[in-house]
Amino acid sequence: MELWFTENHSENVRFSIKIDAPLHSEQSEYQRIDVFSTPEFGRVLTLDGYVMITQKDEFIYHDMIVHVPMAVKKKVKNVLVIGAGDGGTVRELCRYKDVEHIDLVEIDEAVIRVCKEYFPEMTASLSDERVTVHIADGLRFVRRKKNEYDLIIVDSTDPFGPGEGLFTREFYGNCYNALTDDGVLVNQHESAFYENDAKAMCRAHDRLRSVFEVHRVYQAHIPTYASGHWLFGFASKGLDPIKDLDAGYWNSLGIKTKYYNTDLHTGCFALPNYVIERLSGGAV
Ligand code: AG3
Repeated sequence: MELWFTENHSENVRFSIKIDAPLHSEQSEYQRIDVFSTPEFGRVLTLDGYVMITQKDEFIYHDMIVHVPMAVKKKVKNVLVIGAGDGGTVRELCRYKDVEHIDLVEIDEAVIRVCKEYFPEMTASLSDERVTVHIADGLRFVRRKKNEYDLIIVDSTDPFGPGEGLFTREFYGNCYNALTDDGVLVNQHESAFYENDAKAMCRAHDRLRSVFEVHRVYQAHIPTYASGHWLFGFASKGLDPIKDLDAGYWNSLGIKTKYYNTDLHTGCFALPNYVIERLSGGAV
C-alpha cells in the first residue's frame, strides 16, 4: 500500500508527497508534529499538517531569511530569532563569526526535541556557545526588550495557531523598539497566489508598513510551500535592502551558499506585477 502526505494548498488544491515511512507523530501542547521519510524530499517536518521543512529544499528558505539581511549591514552582533526550533536559521547565522549572540525563542519545546532527533544536522548549531535557547512566547519575550538587537528574524508558522500573535501590529511595534537604530527585521511573509495566503501577506505588509519606515517584500522559489512561490518581508528604520547591500563585504566572507548570491539579492526584490498590485491594494 502506498502512503502519501497531503497538504491543502487551497480549498480546491492539494499537494501530495509520497512517504517511505512515518517516523514520528505527536500532539504537543501547541500543535500536531509529524516527521516523515520521503523518497523525493528526504525527511519532512509538518506542523498542524503544513510542511515546515524538507531536507531537500530547506536551504532555499534558510538562505533567504538569513543571508539577505546579513548582506545589508556589516555590524550584526546581537540577533533575536523567533520560532525556528528546527535550527535551520540559527545554523546559517552561526556561519558569521562576527555574530556574538543569538537568542532563539521557540514556544514549543517539542519542536526542538523532535528536530534534534530527526534533523540533527539542522539542530547542531543550537549548542553553539553563542546561542541561548528560550522556550517562551516570542510575543511576550520581545515586549521587555529595548534597543538591543541588530537583527530580528521571525521564522514563524502561518498566522493561525501558535504563530498568530507574530503577525500583529503590537508584535511589530515591540520588535521596532527592540531593534537598534540600524536594526533590521525579516519575517516569513506568506505567499501571493492563493487567496488565504494572499490575505495574510497583505495584512502582514500593511501592519509592518505602518510601524517601520522601510518595508520591502522579496521572493524565493520554495517547491514544497503553497504555489511554490514564497515571500519574505524586510523592515527597517532606514536601511534599504538594495541601496545598502554591501556585496563586496558579503562576498569577502567566503560563505558558500546553494541558493543565495549577491546578484540574486537585488533581483529577489523585483516582484511580479500581480504581487505588487496585491500589496498596494491593502488587506481585504
Ligand atoms: N517556517 C514556516 C514557513 C511557512 C510555512 N507555511 C506553509 N507551508 N503554509 C519554516 C520553518 C523553517 N525554519
